Amino acid sequence: MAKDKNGFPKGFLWGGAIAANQTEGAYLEDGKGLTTVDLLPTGEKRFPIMLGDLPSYQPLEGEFYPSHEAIDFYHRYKEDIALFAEMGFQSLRLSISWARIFPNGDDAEPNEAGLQFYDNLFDELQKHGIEPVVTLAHFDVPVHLVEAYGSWKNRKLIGFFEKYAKTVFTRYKDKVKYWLTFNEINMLLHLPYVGAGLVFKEGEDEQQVKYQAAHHQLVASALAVKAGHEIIPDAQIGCMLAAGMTYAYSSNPNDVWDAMEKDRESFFFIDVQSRGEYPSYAERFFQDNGITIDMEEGDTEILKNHTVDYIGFSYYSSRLTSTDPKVQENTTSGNVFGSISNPYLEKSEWGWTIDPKGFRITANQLYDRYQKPLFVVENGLGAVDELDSDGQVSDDYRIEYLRAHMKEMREAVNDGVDIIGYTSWGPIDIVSASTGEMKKRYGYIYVDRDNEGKGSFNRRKKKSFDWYKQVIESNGENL
Ligand code: BGP
Repeated sequence: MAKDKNGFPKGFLWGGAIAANQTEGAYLEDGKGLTTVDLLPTGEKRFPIMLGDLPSYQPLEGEFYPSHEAIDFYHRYKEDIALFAEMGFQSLRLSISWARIFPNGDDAEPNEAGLQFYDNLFDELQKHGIEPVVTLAHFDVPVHLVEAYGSWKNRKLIGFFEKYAKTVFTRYKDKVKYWLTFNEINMLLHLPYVGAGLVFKEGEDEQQVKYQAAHHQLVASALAVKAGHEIIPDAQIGCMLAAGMTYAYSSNPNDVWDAMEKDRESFFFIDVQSRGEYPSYAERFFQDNGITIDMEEGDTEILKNHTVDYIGFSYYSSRLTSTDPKVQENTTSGNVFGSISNPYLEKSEWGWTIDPKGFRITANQLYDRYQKPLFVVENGLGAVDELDSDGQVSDDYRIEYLRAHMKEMREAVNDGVDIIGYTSWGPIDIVSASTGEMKKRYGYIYVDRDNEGKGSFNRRKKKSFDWYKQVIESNGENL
């Protein structure tokens, strides 16, 4: 592919990434059904639920649920898209809320008002020349599917998801070319409620349940790829991995092996989605852990014949592992991958390791493994932003984080890695997925809204807004 002198290919898709549940709000408007995220409050109850301990299928009195209003993108998307356009966005990654289209997930007919909303949204993007990159499932499952079927534990979800995917492919076939199936599909192992709507019963073998649910998602993903290719001839359909290389803490071969196994835990999903079959190491892993995957005839063929066109991934941090119990005590907070602290690297206010070089390593690793185009669909710094006396946000720390990562991405491109685009996470402040907070901000645009749901929802540009604008304008030359 032709490259500019700075190393980024011509036509590289610069932009930002958001998700329905963290942005839209309007959680029951125009016929939308309740989703799993709508039952995730802020505060202490949030984490146990994310792990699969759900107290109720209805929101509880006295709890604050940030997804219910989020940042009101549902009503303000025109204003927000105009700001993205002003920064020069060439792409916007967003997700469709399954429950806007099929409120219960198993409805006979789709909800026209929900379909219309995304029609309007895509038209608005088209007006500004912004290419949509659409995730089918970003951490939200219609609650009815959890209550009535046990969510992805149940094979029936494959059919419901396939119907949903076909419905949106057919409706938006002239408006959307880039798709992603499941956001951070490996998150299912770490936050099973978030990744797959899993709620565990007393005494249930959680690992068995997770891998069976994973199989269902993998088949559903392949069937979505199949349908997408049939319905939209030039469609590009990708998978999406929460990526980040695992380093060994020491040169002790035990540490090195442990790091390899940790990476395989994540690669497992993409090996199936991209290579089209269960990796050779899976058999032993299943045996050692007493896991049996219930497959139906035809599953292996579906997986084999409908692999993804590109590899989407998020990158925030690298990970570090050790087999030494003493070293293990030093686990970083706020990290669902159970990484230990890296003595060479700084951390964000939420304990996430900051490792720009790890971004280059990860991109190289993924490209070596899959030899398919990569799309960086999430990267960014969650930080507390303070307004100064003029009401401005001087977020130099964010610029610094992004600049360092983009430089390493450019190195990766020059290493020969085929990267087709970069959408930074949360170009406008949105609700944090892990904590539900508003004060963990990623945006170039500030939103007046706090952790308790107070604020005017007004938008204002931060210092990073103009910086990102000139990054895009120069195709990454002026970082
Ligand atoms: C990824 C998710 C996003 C997102 C991001 C940042 O795991 O795909 O939805 O929110 O991480 O995480 P957080 O919002 O917890 O800071």
